[in-house]
Amino acid sequence: MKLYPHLFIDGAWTAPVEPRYIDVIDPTTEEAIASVAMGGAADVDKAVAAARAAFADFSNSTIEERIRLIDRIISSYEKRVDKFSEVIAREAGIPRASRAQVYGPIQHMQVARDLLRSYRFVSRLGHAIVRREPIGVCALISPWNWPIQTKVIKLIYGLAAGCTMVAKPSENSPLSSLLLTEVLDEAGVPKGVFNLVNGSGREVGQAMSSHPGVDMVSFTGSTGAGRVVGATAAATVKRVSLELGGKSANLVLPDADLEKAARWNIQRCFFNTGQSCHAPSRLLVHASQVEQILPFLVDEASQFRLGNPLDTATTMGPTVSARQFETIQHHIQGGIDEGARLICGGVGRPEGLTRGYFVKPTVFAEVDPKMKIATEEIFGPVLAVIPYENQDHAIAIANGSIYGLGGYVFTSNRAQGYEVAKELRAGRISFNGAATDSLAPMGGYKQSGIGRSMGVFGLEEYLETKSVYGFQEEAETLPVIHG
Ligand code: TXE
Repeated sequence: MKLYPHLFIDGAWTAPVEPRYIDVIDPTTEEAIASVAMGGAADVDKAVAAARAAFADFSNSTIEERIRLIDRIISSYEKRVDKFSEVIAREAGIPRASRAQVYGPIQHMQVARDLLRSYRFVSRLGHAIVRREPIGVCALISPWNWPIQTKVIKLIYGLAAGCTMVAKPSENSPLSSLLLTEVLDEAGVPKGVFNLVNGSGREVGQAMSSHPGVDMVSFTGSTGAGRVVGATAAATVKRVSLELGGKSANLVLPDADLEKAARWNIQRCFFNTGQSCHAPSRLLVHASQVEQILPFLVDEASQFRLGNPLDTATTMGPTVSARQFETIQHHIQGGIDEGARLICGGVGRPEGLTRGYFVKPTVFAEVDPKMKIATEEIFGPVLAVIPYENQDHAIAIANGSIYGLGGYVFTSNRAQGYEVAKELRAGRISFNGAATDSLAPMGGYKQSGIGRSMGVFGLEEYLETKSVYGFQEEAETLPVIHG
């Protein structure tokens, strides 16, 4: 079993002040594959000090320098795509077949780099010069379900803005972040600009969110932990960017292509073993069409090949941990107990798999919107089919959630589809399964979060805004914001 004894602070691989180790468990074999040193509050202090010291120079780096830096990071990352894919298969059970997990980050880095070429950091409003300046030292806290992508989006927009940072991955998936740190080191990220402190949420995550030397926290994880991070950060009035849970609804209107909607929904919901915050985990179908749509759902759910994520034929791996496995089992049993109709799947491991945190792809029909399987984020391959009476009823069900991350609508009527998209209280809506764009903002309404990531909206999360007066002549030479 490999030992990883270091954090990365001030440009150097460094042992924690008080080293403690945790085992990284491979969710396919349930065996430990690595032992990783965890830091504590004293390490966060050191990392924040390094990031503060580096901020003076890095915040004044030129746009050209940052573009070249991102280019070098991309090249260094590309050399390791196979390694990334193997590491996240082993630490998080994500199938190697899932190209989005390893190639998606490259696209996000390219978008951030290209944005730097056109973004106006200095402009004019009235007779003021308006400057957008890097916010400072950022704490980046990320989860295990998209271990590299979530981390890359945070750090690349932070670097593009000219910020310095301290990052903490999830305890479940520290290995991919150690590899990513190697990439950044090789690419020549200046000393102190990026620091990695592995550790628990309760200790390291809290030390980061409360630290007076940190100006902003960007957090992706559960709504529960997000509330704690927000409350902690409030004491020092930090900016907080939160990307939290979801319970997204897919509204299938009666004139939709039912088979297409059903198959798409299963793929999108069960992809990544259902561990995606935008998963359409509530399928809203007109009451008269429920029986018609169910066979398509069952057939599509049966197409997944469950098994070892290192095997490229595998399309569904295990869930990440014993804890997640237990939570999902609890939800499935809860659905049965509450009287929902189990259409496929159920409790227990899938047939033929005797170990690993594998879950049966599960579909429930006759789900009441008040049942827990319809209100709580399950974060597993579990779909709730909810009948509705008319369009207003469907919109009311969709919006009747504490979450508001994603929304989906299927109809053959474009105008009607757009009207529904306007009514949904969620940050990202997709019509008839349209693909998303990494230039466009992503984030949540309601308890799904605060702020937006990706593209220009994502960049601006890492920028402060300053109005400068008395330079009218200079201001007049600048482009007007919103002009
Ligand atoms: O998340 P946590 P967990 C949801 C999903 C899942 C549930 C539990 O429903 O079933 O959360 O997963 C750090 N201060 N999502 O327990 O605890 C933690 O160390 C600072 C949705 O793994 O939120 C890790 O780095 N940091 C989500 C990160 O938060 C804290 C993705 C996520 O862990 C902290 C993941 C604290 N007090 C889970 N407590 C999404 N939006 O996609 C924890 N952390």
